Amino acid sequence: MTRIAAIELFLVELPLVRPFRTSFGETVTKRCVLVRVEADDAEGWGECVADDRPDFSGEFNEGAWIAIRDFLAPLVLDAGDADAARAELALRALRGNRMAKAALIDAVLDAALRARGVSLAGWLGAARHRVECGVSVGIAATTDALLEQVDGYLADGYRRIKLKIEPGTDVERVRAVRAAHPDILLSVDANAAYRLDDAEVFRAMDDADLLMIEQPLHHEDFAQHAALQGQIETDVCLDESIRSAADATAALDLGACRIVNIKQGRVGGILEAKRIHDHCLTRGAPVWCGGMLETGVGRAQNLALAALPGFTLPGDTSASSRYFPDDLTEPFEMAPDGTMAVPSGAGIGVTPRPDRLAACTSRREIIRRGARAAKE
Ligand code: OSB
Ligand code: MG
Repeated sequence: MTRIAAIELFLVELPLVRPFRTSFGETVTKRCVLVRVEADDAEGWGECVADDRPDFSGEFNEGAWIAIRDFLAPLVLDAGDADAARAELALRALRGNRMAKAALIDAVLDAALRARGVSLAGWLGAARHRVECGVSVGIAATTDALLEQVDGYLADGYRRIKLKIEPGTDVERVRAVRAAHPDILLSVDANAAYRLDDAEVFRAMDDADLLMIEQPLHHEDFAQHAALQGQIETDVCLDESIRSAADATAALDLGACRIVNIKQGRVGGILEAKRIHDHCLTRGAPVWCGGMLETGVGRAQNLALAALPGFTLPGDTSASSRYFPDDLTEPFEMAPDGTMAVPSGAGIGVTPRPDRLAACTSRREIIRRGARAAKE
């Protein structure tokens, strides 16, 4: 078993091709923490999906940096071996911080698989070499601007359009997009912007033939999601509410959703994401792979996961060009048929390009066993 020698953190920032607006805020520049695990005979990469502000979840970049440097990385270094299951177990000693933990666990797994020359997709049990891509469309300034963006993405080949919605413009915009494109796979994502009292809004969407309504209500409320699901035809899907396999089980048991958005970076890494997938597959609940505007590192991890058999709906696994003028890794490209290749190289199959990483990095720090973090 290969040993972990050091863990290196990078704070990176990349401009987006266009600002991405949701009901909770707007991202103009992508900023995140990357983790590089240095093992005896391989390196491994992970990406923390937290953003600058604790809005989508309670985690945020500066907090994740400190959590990893001062608490999480020392536990992984003490565990010693480049063994993701062992790292995950060691990290159970500490609560929460799932996005920070995911970056570490995924990086350890990547190092272990690279050392053995095994691809992440192969190791997970991928059922396919290409996955179907959808795109998540941010809240636009006007309905016309939205229609134009949707046209562009459909021309690119995307197989499912997801509209971010917020109170006030929701039903009008959903109807406008549906009227323009009667046959596309269409869904909406509210990012918890509504209350159960707003059920009328979602009943009004029932005739738009949506694939699903993602995270309509408060992220901590399964009971109200179950009540809403009882009042509408369209399937409810949960995203931010699902932090673990236990959450997914509870949500399905309670009827709080019928579909699960799996984001490995949100649930504490690929191992937990696989458990959610396995559970949902057993009970026949469809899952799909969400995204957090990841760089090529997180994208590679998501694509490997999305290749599993239970991922039966197109994911938010869009091409690099949909996010960044210049990604950190070689760009992920979507074929005109709306599919993308799952990386087949060892581990996640990609690494940040050194020159691009250097240009995007605003802070770096190396953590070694026993030593207090040494600033570079
Ligand atoms: O709720 O799915 C979400 C991006 C950032 C935070 C939350 C979400 C999203 C997206 C974009 O919808 C998904 C992607 O293309 O990566
Ligand atoms: Mg979502």
